[in-house]
Amino acid sequence: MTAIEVNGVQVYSGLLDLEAQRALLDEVRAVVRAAPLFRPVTARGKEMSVRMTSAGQRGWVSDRRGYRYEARHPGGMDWPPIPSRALDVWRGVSGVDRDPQCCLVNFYDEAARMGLHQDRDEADFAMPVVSISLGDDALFRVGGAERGGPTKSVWLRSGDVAVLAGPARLAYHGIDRVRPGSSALLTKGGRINLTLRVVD
Ligand code: MD6
Ligand code: FE
Repeated sequence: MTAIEVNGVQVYSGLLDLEAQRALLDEVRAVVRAAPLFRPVTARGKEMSVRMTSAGQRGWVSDRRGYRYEARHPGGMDWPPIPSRALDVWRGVSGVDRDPQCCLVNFYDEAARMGLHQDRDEADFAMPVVSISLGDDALFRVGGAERGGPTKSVWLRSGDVAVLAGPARLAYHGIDRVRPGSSALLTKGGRINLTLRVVD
């Protein structure tokens, strides 16, 4: 499978076919049943528009105390196991021999966005971040490792996989908007993004 490259980020277009997307979605639904989506609040007290949960040994949380990885969901339960089909994707494209410790689940309704940010809460930037898109198309913006530099955008579609590795591991990136109704995968519409990371 060949990737297209956007400011150093590798995008594998259509890596998961519809059947694989449905099977992964079933696993994600089980994660969300065990560890419900919540709406994180930034350290400044602003609610994020994306709803989140996690799977794996670590989950990403943000609240008035700031953001960090935690061993438990804010509700007190353990994070459920990482979906096996997400692990398969990681093993196929990450290029590293460690498995991820966190699978962050982001849910976007039609109004949700994600501002430009770096993923830098992990200990080892030699470990990539692998992202899987399910559901509605999303406009993904990628810049360089410095804030304020030039950016390029690409539409991520259901079944696409993006890898932030090497020089692009610390690239600024975000989601400008989703295109409602562009995918029939989720019964009620919206977009799910899974990001897999080694944390410690
Ligand atoms: C998203 N993605 O696609 C947001 N982070 O909804 C990310 O923030 C992201 O796609 C790290 C690596 C790949 C990503
Ligand atoms: Fe990110």
